[in-house]
Amino acid sequence: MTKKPFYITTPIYYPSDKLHIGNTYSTVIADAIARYKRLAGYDVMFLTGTDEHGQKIQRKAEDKGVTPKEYVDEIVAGIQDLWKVMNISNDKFIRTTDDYHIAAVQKIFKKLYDQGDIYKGHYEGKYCTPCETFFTETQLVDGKCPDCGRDVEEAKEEAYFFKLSKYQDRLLKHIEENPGFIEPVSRQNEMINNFIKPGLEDLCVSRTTFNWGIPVTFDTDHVVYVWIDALSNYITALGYSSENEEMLEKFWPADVHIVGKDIIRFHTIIWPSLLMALDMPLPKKVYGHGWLLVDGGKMSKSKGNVVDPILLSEHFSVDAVRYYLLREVSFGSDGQYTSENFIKRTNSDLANDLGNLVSRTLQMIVKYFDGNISKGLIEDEFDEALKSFAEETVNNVDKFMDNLKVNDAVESVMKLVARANKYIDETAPWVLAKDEANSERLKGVLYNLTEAIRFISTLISPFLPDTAVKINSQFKFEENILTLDSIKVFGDIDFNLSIERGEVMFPRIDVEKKLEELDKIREEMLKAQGVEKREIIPIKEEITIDDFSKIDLRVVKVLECEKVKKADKLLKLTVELGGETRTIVSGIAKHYAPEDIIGKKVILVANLKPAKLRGIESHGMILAASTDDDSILEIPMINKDIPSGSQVR
Ligand code: ME8
Repeated sequence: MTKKPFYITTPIYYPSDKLHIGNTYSTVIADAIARYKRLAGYDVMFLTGTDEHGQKIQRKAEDKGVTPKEYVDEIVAGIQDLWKVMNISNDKFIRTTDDYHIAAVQKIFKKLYDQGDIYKGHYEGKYCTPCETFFTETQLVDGKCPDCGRDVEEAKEEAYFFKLSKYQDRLLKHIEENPGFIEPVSRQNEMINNFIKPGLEDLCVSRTTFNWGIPVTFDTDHVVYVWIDALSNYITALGYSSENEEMLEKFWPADVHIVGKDIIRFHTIIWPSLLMALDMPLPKKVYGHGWLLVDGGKMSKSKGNVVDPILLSEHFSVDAVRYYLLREVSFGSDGQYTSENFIKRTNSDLANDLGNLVSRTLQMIVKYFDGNISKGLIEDEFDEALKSFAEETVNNVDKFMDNLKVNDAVESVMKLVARANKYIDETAPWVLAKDEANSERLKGVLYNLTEAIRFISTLISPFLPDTAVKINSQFKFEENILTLDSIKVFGDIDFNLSIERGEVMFPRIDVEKKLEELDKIREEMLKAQGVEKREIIPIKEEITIDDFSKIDLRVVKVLECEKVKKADKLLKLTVELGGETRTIVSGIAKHYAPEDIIGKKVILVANLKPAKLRGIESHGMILAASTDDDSILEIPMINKDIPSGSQVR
């Protein structure tokens, strides 16, 4: 019988050398689904990869003094290693710098141009010259470049456009007629109401301001817009427009694209429109998952709250990390990472519940039957209850996985673990062991426990593959009794096993000690990334709003500025405060030349008692931020049109 194909993808990742536990979620969840489908007998194609073009990469490579390709090669190797560590079972890894991908994207672009879906026009927007980047009005921060904070100017450049607007009605119809196309439903409504119904504009799909991208074959000043390049990976990986399209025929359309909620728009608006233009069927489902947040916010290096999955795996186990991710982020919503919670889950669910069930069962089989287990006397309601619970669990897990409710599926398996532990208490094997006459019954109880563990190990294998392998090797379960088909009926197999006790799977953790260790890990990591944890000067005693309102902060404009003779740290400033002028002496000469601040608006503590410095009376103090040793100092400046004399509150 030929197996049914199942095609699942993750987003292709931007090359980043600091993927954190949250980033890995898209891939871990896709891996769990891919493994489950294999277990269920599908012919699975699981794709992941890297999205390597674009201006940011080009710039980073320039900063490092290497070519963009050299730059990405090193990072991509690190990402591939990370997926190995995390036990990701992808069947293919695509890089957008692979030749076959580049050739296919070029063909896609040309085809769309030839058929009139891509046309040449002008891109108009706000341009930041130093950054060589166009921004839309909404991307600007206070009217300035969001990257460098400098002024932007109106600019216009030649560019190619994709007729996204042409596909608006078809797209809307498709989404409305296929309720499972975008999941969860909340995201579907967001796409329809916030983006599609207000009207889609044609999309600018080429750039000329940098060259680290796929060149447009018929106009080589242009490179293809990164999202067109990136999204195409889902079909180029299957050989689209190559000599051999067998894989494409077999696996396209994709069964599901797993993506984070931040990129669902690209996958449910641009991608389907592009596919319609290519006359290709649309993916069956785009699933936008929630995020794993740390301390309530998105993880980011700058916040110093990154949690490194490799370090966590080394200190705990890969399965502990996978378990946490799969369990903590529920269908479509966000999850929270805290070290305390991570340790708690590892301890209670894995070490206590699952670890104990396995080790107690093994221990009893060794102690009472020399490690041999076969069917004994199965007779009472406890047996029946365990049997039906186990069989129901198989059905529940299947339903949850069909609906991509991975966290619910994991929870179901853990409920079976709890049920089996309860069965031990109900049947009290240690009491049975006291009387030789109960030997057959004792055997029956241990058989049932072994059977429950076989169910658990099979069901947990997509989520915790290492754990399943360890269980199976200790019980000597053969592969043929570890498929979904083989766990339809509980108690059907007459084991003749001779088991061995191996290592403890999840040793219990000393929470306090581990928390300290985790703190250390975090420090090491930040240090490795050049973010040192440092002692800051303690925050001063609390004040009330009334106390604060005594300090009168004002915007002042610097009219004149000169060095103070024989004082290499001091500048003398003449500032204007609502029509009046004042003299201020400020210790900023090492960091600012007079011409740097003349004409600028700064913040003054206006009601500070005057003080004499080098014989000059200073009427107030200018605010500045600095490092503790004063080696770096910056004066906050007011760039908007706020007149001098205005209050700062
Ligand atoms: O977006 N929790 O790549 P990427 C959960 N190259 N998921 C998270 C997360 C978090 N804290 N942080 C990031 C890109 N992610 C594009 C994709 S596809 C044609 C191109 C997820 O490296 C994020 O939502 O920025 C995305 O699904 C994945 O990590 C890769 O993000």
